Amino acid sequence: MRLFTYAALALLAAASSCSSKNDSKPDNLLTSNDFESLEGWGVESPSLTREKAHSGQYSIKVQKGIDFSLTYKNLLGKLSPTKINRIKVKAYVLMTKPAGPSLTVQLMKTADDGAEFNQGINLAEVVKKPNEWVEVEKTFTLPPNVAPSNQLRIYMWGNVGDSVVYLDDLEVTIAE
Ligand SMILES: [Ca+2]
Repeated sequence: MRLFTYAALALLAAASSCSSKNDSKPDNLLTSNDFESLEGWGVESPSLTREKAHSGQYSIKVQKGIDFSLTYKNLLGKLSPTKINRIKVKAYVLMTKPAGPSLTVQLMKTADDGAEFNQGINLAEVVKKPNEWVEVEKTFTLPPNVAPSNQLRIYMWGNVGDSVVYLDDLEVTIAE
């Protein structure tokens, strides 16, 4: 176990030392999206919207009739060559009225199989004021038996009533 950790750290150090410093993206970044470059690229989701944006023109939303936001799905093995123990999820959220959706982080056994891990950020607990972009952030400890074949899913869903809930500038990083 300890050997694995040291090997993983060495790999991480090697990976970060040769990564580009030309942009402001953190070295431990797994994925990020400002949703600006999706329209037209096969993404036909009513969740992708130009109604409100924290960056640029686009964000994603849930509302009555759009129960699930556009969803991030990727195998852990594609996200990182080394085992991921903890991830940090950060985003900006705006609600037009108080509502109780969740920014859900799920780990599926495979792309088609049941959830092994299901947690999230209860947005009503962190977004207290309507019509303001609020930064939300949470670190998730993944189960010890995570495998490269597990699929990570990140999306908004839940009871929004007559509110519209927007999300922009999602960032997922490896946490310490
Ligand atoms: Ca945006």
